[in-house]
Amino acid sequence: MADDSKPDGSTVQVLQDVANRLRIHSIRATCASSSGHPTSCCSAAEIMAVLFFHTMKYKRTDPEHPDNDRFILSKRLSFVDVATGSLGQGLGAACGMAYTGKYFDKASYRVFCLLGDGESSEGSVWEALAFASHYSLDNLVAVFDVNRLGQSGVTPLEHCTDVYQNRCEAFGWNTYLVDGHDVGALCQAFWRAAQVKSKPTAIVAKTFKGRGIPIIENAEDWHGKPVPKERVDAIIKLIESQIQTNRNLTPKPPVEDSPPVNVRNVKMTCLPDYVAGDRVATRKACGLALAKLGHANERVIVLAGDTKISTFSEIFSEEHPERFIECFIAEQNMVSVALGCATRGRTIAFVSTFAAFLTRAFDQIRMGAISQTNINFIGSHCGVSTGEDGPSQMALEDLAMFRSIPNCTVFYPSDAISTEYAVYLAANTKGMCFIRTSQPETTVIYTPQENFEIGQAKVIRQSVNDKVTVIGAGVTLHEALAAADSLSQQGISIRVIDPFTIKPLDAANIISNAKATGGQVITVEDHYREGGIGEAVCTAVSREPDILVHQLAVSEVPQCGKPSELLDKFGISARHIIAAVKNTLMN
Ligand SMILES: Cc1ncc(C[n+]2csc(CCOP(=O)(O)OP(=O)(O)O)c2C)c(N)n1
Repeated sequence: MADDSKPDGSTVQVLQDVANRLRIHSIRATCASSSGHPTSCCSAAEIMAVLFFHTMKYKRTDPEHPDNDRFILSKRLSFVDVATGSLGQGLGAACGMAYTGKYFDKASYRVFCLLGDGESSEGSVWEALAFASHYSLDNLVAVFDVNRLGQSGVTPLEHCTDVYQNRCEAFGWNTYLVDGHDVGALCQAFWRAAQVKSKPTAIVAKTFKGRGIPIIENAEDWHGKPVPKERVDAIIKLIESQIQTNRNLTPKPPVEDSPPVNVRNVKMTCLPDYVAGDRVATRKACGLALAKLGHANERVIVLAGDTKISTFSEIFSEEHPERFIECFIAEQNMVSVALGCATRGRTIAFVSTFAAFLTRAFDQIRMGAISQTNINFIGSHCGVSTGEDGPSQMALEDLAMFRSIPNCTVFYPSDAISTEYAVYLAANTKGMCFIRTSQPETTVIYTPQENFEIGQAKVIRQSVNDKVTVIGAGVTLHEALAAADSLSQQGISIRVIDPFTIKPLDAANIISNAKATGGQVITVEDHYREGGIGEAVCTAVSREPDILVHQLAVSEVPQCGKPSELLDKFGISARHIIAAVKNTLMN
């Protein structure tokens, strides 16, 4: 291997000149647009010059080439693979890329992540540090740009680079302390990182914010501010005076050794293996479906947060151990890792945990939408039907959260067969998907041949005499069916609809059925009222003055108990549906 650790003197000068040109570009660009972060760019100028013109291997003409080294600018801005800017998320995504490179692609490309010292106050950075060393990601390098300053003042550790070093080492990283403005030292550190086996490398780079800009360098109150226009020419002249060459450096080409992959059009190889009347929890059907999907496509991966036994993703982990990523109890990092794994179409990623715990990764999920990722979420133990485990485990806000994400498909299957179809549809759907599953067993109501489509509701009970349309999903669909049975014995027939996807919602189908039942609709859901099925239905029928929607939903903080007791206590059981139907008919 060529000894890149010590570039010759002229290369060092060229890299220094590149860094200074980057400074000039950042000053000019931010000045022209009257916005941007020239001081943050200036602290990292040498790091960027060395990475892009000395260390990284890539095809300049093809930035998304699978064999290129990856770069994640976690400090700010959107870069090629994942959107950053909400600080603290870049290293998790870099972990996902490095994990994919090492274990799925088994390829030579390396992953570089540049972090700010301010952003390293985020706990998610430390979740990622723990993940990377646990999985021996020796193809990953994190560079901490320790420029002492954040946005509104100094960072908590200021220039105590030894503290960063100790912390990184304590998290199991091979760590180097360098002068972040010394291109020779940076070249050497990156070269040494490439020689290290089984540990990720952290480069703690001591830098100065606004480096090279007189008065502004290392001064507070210059974050995110362009240089004053009247000073620009003089500053650029000064930086230019330090440039000694006009040579360009060509990046090294990547080693082209990542395998071709196909993540599209995953087919169901055989029909679901359930018969009507079987009792299966949708969370279990989901685990079984994931394992089956894993046989249909070898790029299907599952990430879990120490919940595989409860969510049944354990079945996938047993059948496909090499494609199961245990992320431990670090949900924010789990979502970022999935994002990294799914970039450049390298994997079909499913994140599986209790739906309640996905809420703590909402920012990562929100950023996933900005990155236009295709990752899929499976959230189990939704609602009060979670039962004895208690309120801390019950997701009652998850529909609101996922519904609010643009282009996110929200599945809420009600039996094992529709759950299996949801998993296959999610694998083949562009954009993020969320599949909401339940803890208790429910009866299989569909045949294996039933055709499920996104945005297509199923009318599962109907007659010409129906007086009300009831819409339920998951456990509440079964409560609606029980209510329908009981009411029919009293001579009252109701229509029952399974929406299958809450987003998109089959508005046309709901409206036509509502009109056929005198405009009366009752929604019943194991979710808080805000942002759930009832509100989705209200929005869908908002231009229909003759349709009236009555919402049954959980409206207070729940307690522990038996699932059936809690459904009743919180007003969403068959008994409450019957009362609501009768009440509707009386008015
Ligand atoms: C999660 C989050 N919190 C707050 C902000 C607002 N913000 C933008 S830049 C910044 C300071 C960043 O400092 P540092 O990480 O040291 O990077 P530098 O710009 O100094 O290189 C802050 C607080 C943000 N973008 N994301």
